[in-house]
Amino acid sequence: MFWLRELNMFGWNGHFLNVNLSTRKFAVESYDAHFASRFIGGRGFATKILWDRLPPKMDPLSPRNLLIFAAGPLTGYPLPNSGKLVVASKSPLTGGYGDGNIGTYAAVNIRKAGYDAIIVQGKAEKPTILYVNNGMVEFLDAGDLWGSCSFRTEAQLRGVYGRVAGIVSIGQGGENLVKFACVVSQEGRAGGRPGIGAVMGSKKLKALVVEGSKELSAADPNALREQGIAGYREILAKPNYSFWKRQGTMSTVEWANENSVLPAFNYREGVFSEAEKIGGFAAEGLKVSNRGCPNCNMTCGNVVKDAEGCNSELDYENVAMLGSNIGLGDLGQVSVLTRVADEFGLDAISLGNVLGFAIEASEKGVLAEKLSWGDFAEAKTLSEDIAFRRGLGNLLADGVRAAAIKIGGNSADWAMHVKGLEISAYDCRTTPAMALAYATSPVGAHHKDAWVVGWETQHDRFGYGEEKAAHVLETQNTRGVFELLGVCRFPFVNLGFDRDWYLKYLSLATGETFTWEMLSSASERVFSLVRAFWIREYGDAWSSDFDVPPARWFNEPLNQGPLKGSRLDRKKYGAFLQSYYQKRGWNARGIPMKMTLEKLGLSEVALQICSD
Ligand code: PTT
Ligand code: SF4
Repeated sequence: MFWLRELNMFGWNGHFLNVNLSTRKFAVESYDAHFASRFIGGRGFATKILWDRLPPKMDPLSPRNLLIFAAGPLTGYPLPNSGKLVVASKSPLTGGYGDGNIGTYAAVNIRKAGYDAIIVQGKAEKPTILYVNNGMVEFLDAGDLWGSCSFRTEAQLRGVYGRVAGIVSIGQGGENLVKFACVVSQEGRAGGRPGIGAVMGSKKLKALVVEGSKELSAADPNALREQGIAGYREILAKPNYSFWKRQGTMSTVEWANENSVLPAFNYREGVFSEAEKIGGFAAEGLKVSNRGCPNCNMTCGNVVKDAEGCNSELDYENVAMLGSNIGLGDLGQVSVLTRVADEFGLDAISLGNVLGFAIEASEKGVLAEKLSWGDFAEAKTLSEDIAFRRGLGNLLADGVRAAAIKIGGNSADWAMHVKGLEISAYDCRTTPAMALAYATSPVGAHHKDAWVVGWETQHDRFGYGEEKAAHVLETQNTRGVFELLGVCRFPFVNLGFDRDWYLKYLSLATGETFTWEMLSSASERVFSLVRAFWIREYGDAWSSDFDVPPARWFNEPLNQGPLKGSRLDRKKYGAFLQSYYQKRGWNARGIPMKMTLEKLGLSEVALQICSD
């Protein structure tokens, strides 16, 4: 724990903007140094606000839910990759904590408008644009934009507010309360996998537009600017920089296939015979430009011409889920599906997941509809049906967990999710630590808090040893810091940009001295608070079963590839999970113990969830 001399001077703005869409009122709220030092920003602020202000067990799509746009203390400064924003809420998909991390000019503008977060509650009477310009807040009629896709919405708003205004919007998916609808910005940045777009839609909020013109204060602005330039230079000089610019995350397709972790045919397989056709080099063949988040010089968005002649932005996750996972090996067509996901504002990972699930259900005769692997036209039509909740699309719009409950049979065995959030694009039959990372992620099966699969393929790959559980935990704590600071983790993870740069930046911005131990301990505090949120929501129903990966990975071995025959071992996984809990200071049900919460400075939380 550290203490700030005074807040509202440097680094943090010290203010939240509270907006009530029902009453059309707003108020600026100040927070103190103690709050900032414990929760830092981004996910830390969002989690604490949700914990303090949200009544347990309320309907996530009701007006009482909070929609939070939270920046971090580094967001918006002229330093590498500082254009990130956490969008958070209680998730309609999982019923637990939900967030996403989106690169957007809205992140920068929120900070320059004088806030560190915008907290939206209530529900507008009719479709609304929330317009924030520094201290001014307006509730604008979105009538003619309601029903538009996110691209058209943003284009119209950009026509009015210009190129660098901060705009995040929803597409038809969010409007129609698809439970995995996300929020979209800049035609290719998307965030909030666990249905944050649906929460926005439930509030009849079509878009948030923010303009800010204040200079961000810093304890040592000149040194911060100089070190920012030095950081950009170092990124440019990284040996893998030029390959990263060529392919971004797309090179992962070939890597995942070679390592038998590329999801194919609804995770029946970890290899795909047409992987090269949808891989990084194939993407280079369709590529027209790079796109990215504000303040980034390693822009990773691969903009390609898709099979319909439109621009589409490709990332590994989207391509694996809408390509190999549905048996589609034509990258131009996969690109159409990823664009459609962005236009409708549907999370592409969950979309690929529910499509794969539906095709398998059809093949097995559990669904009456006839669907086939690799059928682009069918997949496109079904994506549209999901966005508009038509027919089978309506069933799939609630996510794979709910769909499996409705269609029955043994479909729950091949519904690929953890806690209701669909699995991201790594098959884990041969990587137990990555399975553990999915199972214990703060939002459900997301790879972002602990992408340990790359490390694991080189370290005791099939093992369930304690050191692997420790590695998952440490990675979660380290990656979690990026969720607090409001910067992208890719320079650190993908280019080897030293994480100490961020300590330097934080110290120059705030005038306080930071160590990684301090930040990591704040990250651990937030991680346990997120866990407490889940426990409070699920109450007595909570058990360690919530932290277990899908049954398919235990029951069905890989059928193809060099690791044919591999699968997870349920007994060993159980012991692995318990070892992880012990290291976290959680009990055998995965509930943080009183002494753990007290050590983390969360005694008030212990009172609500601990019985030990
Ligand atoms: C993120 C998840 C990811 S993670 C991907 S690809 W990835 C998918 N992208 C989607 C998309 O695109 N369109 C769409 N309709 N749905 C999508 N769903 C999927 O969403 C993203 C990058 C990426 S690309 C990653 S890993 C890193 N994630 C970071 C993170 O989580 N924190 C952090 N501090 N830095 C990060 N840097 C990288 O950001 P969610 P973005 Mg995204 C088109 O939000 O909910 O976390 O889901 O924000 O601006 O697009 O950047 O291989
Ligand atoms: Fe955004 Fe990619 Fe740059 Fe990260 S590396 S800030 S995700 S464009």
